[in-house]
Amino acid sequence: MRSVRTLSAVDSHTEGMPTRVVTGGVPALPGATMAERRAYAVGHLDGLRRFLMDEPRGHPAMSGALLQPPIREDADWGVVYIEVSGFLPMCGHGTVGVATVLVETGMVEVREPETVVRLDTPAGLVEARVAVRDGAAEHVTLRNVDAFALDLGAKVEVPGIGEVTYDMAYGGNFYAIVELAGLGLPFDRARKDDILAAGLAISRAVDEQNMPRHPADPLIHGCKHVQFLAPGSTARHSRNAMAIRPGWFDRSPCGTGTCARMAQLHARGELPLHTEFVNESFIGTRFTGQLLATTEVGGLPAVVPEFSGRAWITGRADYLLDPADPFPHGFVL
Ligand code: PYC
Repeated sequence: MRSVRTLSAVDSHTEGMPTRVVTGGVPALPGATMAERRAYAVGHLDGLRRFLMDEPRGHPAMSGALLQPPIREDADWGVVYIEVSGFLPMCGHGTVGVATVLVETGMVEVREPETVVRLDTPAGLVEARVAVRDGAAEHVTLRNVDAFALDLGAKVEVPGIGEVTYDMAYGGNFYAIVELAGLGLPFDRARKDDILAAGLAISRAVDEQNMPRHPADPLIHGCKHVQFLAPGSTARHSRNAMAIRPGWFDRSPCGTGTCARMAQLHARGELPLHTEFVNESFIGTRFTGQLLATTEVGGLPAVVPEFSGRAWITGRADYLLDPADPFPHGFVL
């Protein structure tokens, strides 16, 4: 067995969505903050990201996290999120996966019934409270970065569709939140190709016509995620199809998307603080969330969100690169 690169990982899934947690083989990246490490990774580690996420080691809806020593003194670990879509500022399902892996592999000091793991992410510090019984991580409650609504009732002209009305909200990534019924499409996995095509067209049009920018962090901008709301979705229980560039659906309810949705509902006066909100994925799995407090981000009204979900470890592997492999950076079909 020959290899010129070896990366160790613990694979997991969070409510159906994979997180490949890279535990070995990636050194501490240069940068004075985790946001700078992410920027370094964008410039220098895209081949490594594709090696781990794209085929043949990954697949078109693959997601993961590079564990890093933290930079902030109040954090236990640092994380750089990787995905088929690129390097995210924050990933909710991925963080639930990371916290589960850290606990179940003993990479943090484990306490029962609850282990608190503080993670230094490119979007800021997040805190995962892991419910642990007999060494097993049963569920994770994540206090996420501050979330806010950027634009309510915005309009975008989408080629092939026409004018689409959306709300733009941030929960660690930007989300265009759109009523699916307004496009004449059913919330039906049999129509997933049509829903995905619409989502990709909307996200591209939003970025061309009204690109969202984080008011306090110039490194965070752009909208790769369209959160289509199923008919009957309410401010207490929503179902979503989360279409993501370059062309896949989140299998989980989407953690940062759940936080963005709660911020949008709060901005619309529909979700008070300390009120349970259930978000359901395209495959029927659930996150439960609530808003803990109001705050402000770059002069905008914002909220402090948390959500809970579960993850399970699915495997452990060393990913190798044979020097004769014709696809050293993987491939996309
Ligand atoms: O859970 O935040 C999330 C997420 C982002 C992209 C896919 N999942």
